[in-house]
Amino acid sequence: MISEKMEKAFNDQINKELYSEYLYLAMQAYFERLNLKGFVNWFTVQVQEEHAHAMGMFNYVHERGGEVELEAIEKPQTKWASPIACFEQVLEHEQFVTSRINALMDTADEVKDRAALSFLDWYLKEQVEEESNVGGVLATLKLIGDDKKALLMLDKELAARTFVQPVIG
Ligand code: OFO
Repeated sequence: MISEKMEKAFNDQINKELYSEYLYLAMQAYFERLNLKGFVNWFTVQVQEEHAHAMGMFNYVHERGGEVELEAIEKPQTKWASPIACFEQVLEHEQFVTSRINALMDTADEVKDRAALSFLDWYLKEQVEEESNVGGVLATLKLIGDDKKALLMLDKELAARTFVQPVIG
């Protein structure tokens, strides 16, 4: 059985993961407006990943005999000054999520929930990967600068990203 404190912490994080899904959907719409379909694809995959992250915790809370309580999802930003500004925000957001996963692990430590700690290990590794992927795209965007041709080449590259249903936990 999951403790009340851990259950609340997981419910908070489910909300953050669903907010991530919503934020990336807003970014997907931004790139639709720019007609950069490879970026659109990159965010389509990102949105699916965030949904999978939320559902992983949703299922885990139930598996541990807890209750899921869904809260309102905050309205995300909908406009960005440039693709670079957008990806700067993605990186900042992922760093924030990493700090939340760390806090969730601190709570698991505090209530001596070893099962939750081991479950959260997957999320910690996922955050390392996410920050690295996003950091990579951001670094390329900075190299590209105002070169439209190079931007279209990156767009083509991002069109190849595919969603793989993660096995969480
Ligand atoms: Fe759920 O990892 Fe991104 O936010």
